[in-house]
Amino acid sequence: MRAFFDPRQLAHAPALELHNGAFVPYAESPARAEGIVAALGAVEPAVDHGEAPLRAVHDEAYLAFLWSAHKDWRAAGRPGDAGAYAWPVVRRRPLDLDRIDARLGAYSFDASSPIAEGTWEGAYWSAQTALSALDAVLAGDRAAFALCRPPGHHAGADYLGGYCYLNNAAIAAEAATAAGRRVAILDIDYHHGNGTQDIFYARGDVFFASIHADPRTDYPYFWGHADETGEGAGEGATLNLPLPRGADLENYLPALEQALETIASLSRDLLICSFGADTYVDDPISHFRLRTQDYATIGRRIGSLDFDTAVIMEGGYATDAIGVNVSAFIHPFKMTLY
Ligand code: SP5
Ligand code: ZN
Repeated sequence: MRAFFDPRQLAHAPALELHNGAFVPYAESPARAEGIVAALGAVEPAVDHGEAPLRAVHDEAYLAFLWSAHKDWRAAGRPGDAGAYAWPVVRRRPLDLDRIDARLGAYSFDASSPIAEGTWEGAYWSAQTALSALDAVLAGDRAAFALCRPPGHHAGADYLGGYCYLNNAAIAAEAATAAGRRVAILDIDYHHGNGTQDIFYARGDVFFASIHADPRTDYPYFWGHADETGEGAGEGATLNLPLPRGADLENYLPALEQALETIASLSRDLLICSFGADTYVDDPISHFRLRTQDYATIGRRIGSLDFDTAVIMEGGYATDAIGVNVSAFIHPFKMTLY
């Protein structure tokens, strides 16, 4: 099974994030990717597909903002990483504001995703890594792994958040759809993939299922509730399966079976799996109780769908264990899908 990672993704390295009113080291660190690379052994760099597949998902103005935001922050005389602190929630309306502080708020939904000097470069190559893994699948491999970092599933068409800037899974899903494939996305990060859901919410052609911590207790709070099922042409093409904090494999498997049965019942032939290892028992910011061997069980169940599959890396913050957890998850795809 081919695995893709581009070293240019490491250019994204914010220093700090705001947590409980204090600045702490950024959880979505380059060391995460280095831990996975060390466990995988060989990885291939990304092939550059250019900006067109990014524009197929993200708004032009948002991409322009993301490309220049850190330079604009510096030009305004500001130190460190650029970060939003004011949001247009009250009587929001389209305003064309020049000030970087205002545009940071207009293009984000939280304060936990700073824009550092190398953020555009890292996010760009993270998306290219997803597209490169998709290429392997479109060329006939039954499965491929994209070590995307920064992750993507919280980012929408015109906003960042949750350590995510470009939605790697959505970019791959859109590219696969354009190539004539019928795509289902299964998101098994601890957190709801609100950006991916939002991008496809009114579309019936890309099915989105997510198993995640109940947003009544966990980030991102406002999306991922069970009654969100899609709208318009997308009604019924979104499936949210929230689980309570503390869920272990026994609690997890029935939701996984429900998601897989639903996906198997649709006429789909390509799976994009947004995989987060933040469901791990020792994850420092999350509250499920999956163990390393459980990832092999989950990978085997997903592999039993026997779909062509691109696995896209999302979260996972237990840096010491992330390599073995990713390896355990993707091992069954190597074994059963060739
Ligand atoms: C892709 C992904 O898993 N994003 C998760 C975003 C969660 N952000 C909200 C939680 C912020 C907690 N910060 C804790 C830092 C402790 N070092
Ligand atoms: Zn997560």
